[in-house]
Amino acid sequence: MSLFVVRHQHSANRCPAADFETGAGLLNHLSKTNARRHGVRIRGDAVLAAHTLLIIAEADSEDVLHEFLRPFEAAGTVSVESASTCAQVVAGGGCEGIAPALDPAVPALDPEEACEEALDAGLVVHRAHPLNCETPLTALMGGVVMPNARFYIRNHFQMPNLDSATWRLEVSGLVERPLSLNLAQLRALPSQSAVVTLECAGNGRAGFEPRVPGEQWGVGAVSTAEWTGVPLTEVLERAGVQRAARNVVFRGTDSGEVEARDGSVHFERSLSIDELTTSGALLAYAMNGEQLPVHHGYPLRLVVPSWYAVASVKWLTQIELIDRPFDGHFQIDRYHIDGEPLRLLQVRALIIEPRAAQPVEPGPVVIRGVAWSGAAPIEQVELSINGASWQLATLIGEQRRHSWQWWERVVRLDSIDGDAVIRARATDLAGRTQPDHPSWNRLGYANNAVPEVHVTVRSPVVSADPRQTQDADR
Ligand SMILES: Nc1nc2c(c(=O)[nH]1)N[C@H]1C(S)=C(S)[C@@H](COP(=O)(O)O)O[C@H]1N2
Ligand SMILES: [Mo]
Repeated sequence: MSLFVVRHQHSANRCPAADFETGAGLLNHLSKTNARRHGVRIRGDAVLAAHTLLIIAEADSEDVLHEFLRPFEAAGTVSVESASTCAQVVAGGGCEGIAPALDPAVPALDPEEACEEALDAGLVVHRAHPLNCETPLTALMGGVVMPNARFYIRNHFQMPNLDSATWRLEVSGLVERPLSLNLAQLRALPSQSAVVTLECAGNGRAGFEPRVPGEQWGVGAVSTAEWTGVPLTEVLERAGVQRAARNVVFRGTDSGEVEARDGSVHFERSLSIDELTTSGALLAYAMNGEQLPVHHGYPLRLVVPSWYAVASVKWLTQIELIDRPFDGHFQIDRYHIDGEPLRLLQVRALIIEPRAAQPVEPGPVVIRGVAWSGAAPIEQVELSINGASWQLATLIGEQRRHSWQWWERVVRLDSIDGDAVIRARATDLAGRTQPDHPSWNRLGYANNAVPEVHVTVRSPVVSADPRQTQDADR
């Protein structure tokens, strides 16, 4: 089904509102049930001034829609325009890019349904196809892990909808024993769980000045989940890594055409043998205690803790050991800053409460948020109100090596009336801290500048309690 916007206009002397019979006839024709009989789904309508009616409708083709619109053509003029799927997508500025050319051989989720579901779950959709959405950070209140339905989604191609009955993980290349494992065999291997924060390297891209092309992420391309699966080293030990092996390539099922490469490419990434033995990488089949959702890589994804999430390949089907550097598109054309590949997450704090533009009353206000760093645990988070000196916040809850952590501080906003600017700055135990301003780079990665939230401080409206009025009269 495609989406269309219809504009119907009629002359004043043929106005259906003035002529009861024509009017009723057209209204009946426009009813949802009648439209459905014609293969059209009405999504909305509105009467504009000057005898103009707008209809938003879905149909398999423009021809089907025109056929349905005949009575309206008879009563005046009709023009039809194709529309983008979701208004929220347009609002997010995500419609400029063209959808990538996809591999039709891969069974995939229906892009429109997936987009609708994401919107229903409260995700902020940037682009419908491939589906890219930010997490609503307020969904985190009260916990460390993000509910699966609200975990941000970052895709480069379609989302494969794989059948676990036929799915296999192949381990090949420079190994003693090539493996082909099904899901049951993987589940039978020793397993581990880890709470890991995944952050897209492009998170915060919208904050770069001048603007950098690419998905204009705000700060919600980050989430945390408890991942369960087989340590990667368990599988590699069973396969037996040959001494000549230097790099391990992880191949996802999804593929399509990309700029600067001929033909179709898979989503593929590599880790060096040295990187992966200490990485704690998991072959995850569960997320927050549930089966790994399709959006996040069902039936199996790699999770590389503390690395930018591009390393965590979803819909994983092949692991290949090679003796040379890997030169795939997502390894060398992207995900580097001036040639330096992105690895560990930069230190970063986010302010979750209060929300931007939220009115707060003068007096004590709780400021809280999360902070994380890939290089080392968080040492401290500081706050500054309207540029005043930095004050330490309290770190809350368990400190986990690969997960964000809550922090909070009660500040007084008594003396402020009007706008207050709240800033937060995290520092990790490796001594890294956040820069005041984004460090611009050509592909727009790793913006970890100090976040700023603007709130309005406003005294509560004086109540109109009659007793108070009497008191004032005396
Ligand atoms: N197969 C596959 N794996 C992938 C991607 C992809 O497009 N295809 N995107 C990567 C990027 S850039 C990010 S940020 C994370 C997003 O993971 P999520 O969608 O589970 O949040 O997946 C990574 N793994
Ligand atoms: Mo990403």
